[in-house]
Amino acid sequence: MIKACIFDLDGVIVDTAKYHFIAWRRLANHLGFDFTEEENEKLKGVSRMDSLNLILQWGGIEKSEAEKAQLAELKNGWYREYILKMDPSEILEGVAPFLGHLEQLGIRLALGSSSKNARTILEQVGLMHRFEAIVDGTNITRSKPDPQVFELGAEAMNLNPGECLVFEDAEAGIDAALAGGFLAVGVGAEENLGHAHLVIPNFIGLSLQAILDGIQARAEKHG
Ligand code: B16
Ligand code: MG
Repeated sequence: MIKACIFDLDGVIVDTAKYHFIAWRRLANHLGFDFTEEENEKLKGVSRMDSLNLILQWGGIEKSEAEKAQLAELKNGWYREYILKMDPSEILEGVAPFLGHLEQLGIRLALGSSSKNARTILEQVGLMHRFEAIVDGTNITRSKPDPQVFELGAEAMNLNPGECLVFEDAEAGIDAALAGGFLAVGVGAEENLGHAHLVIPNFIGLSLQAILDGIQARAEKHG
C-alpha cells in the first residue's frame, strides 16, 4: 500500500541538469579541457564533490583538497546565477497536475535530492510548501547510490520504504532507491533506468493507478 511519493528534484521536477552541465563545462574549459553531454549523464544525482572528482579525472588533472573546494565554489557560483533566475514556468510539464492528483488521493509528498541548492530551487519555482519532508544535500552524509537520502525522507514521514514510491531520473538514484527497498520509478530513458520497477518518459497525463498497474505488469513480464 503506497502512502507517500518521494521525488528527486534535478531532472524530475525541474530541468536544472542543463544548468549543472553549463556550469561544470565552464569550469572544465577554465581548466583547459572539455567533456561531452554523454559524460555529463554520469554526474546526474551525484554530489558536488564527487562530480568535481569525476570531471578532474576526465581532464587528467590533480588538485589539492583546498583547490578542489575553491573550484566547487566557483562552479556553484556560476550555477546559482542560473537558478536564481528560475520561476514556476520551469516546472517540467505534467509535474504540477500530478502533485495535485496525489494530494487529492491523500498521498504524502517528500523531496529526496542530493543538491545543497534544493531549497533555493523549490523556493524559486514556488513548490516549497507542497512537500511535507525535504531531504537534500545539506542533510545527507552519503550521496546516491547510497539510499540515505530516501531513508531519511521515509523516516521523516514515519513510513517504511515499502510504503513509498521514489521518482528518479538518475541511474545512481534508482540504485539508491532499490538499495533502500523502495519502489522505484525512473523518469527518462529506458537505457539508463531499465533497472527501475517502471520507466516513464514524463508525468504528462499520469495517474497513480496507472503507475501501480505499470509496475505490476512489468513485474509479471519479467517474472
Ligand atoms: P549541488 P538531484 C543532484 O540533484 C544533481 O542531479 C547532481 O547533478 C548535482 O551534482 C547534485 O544534485 C549536487 O548539487 O551542487 O546543487 O549541491 O538530482 O539529487 O536532485
Ligand atoms: Mg536527479
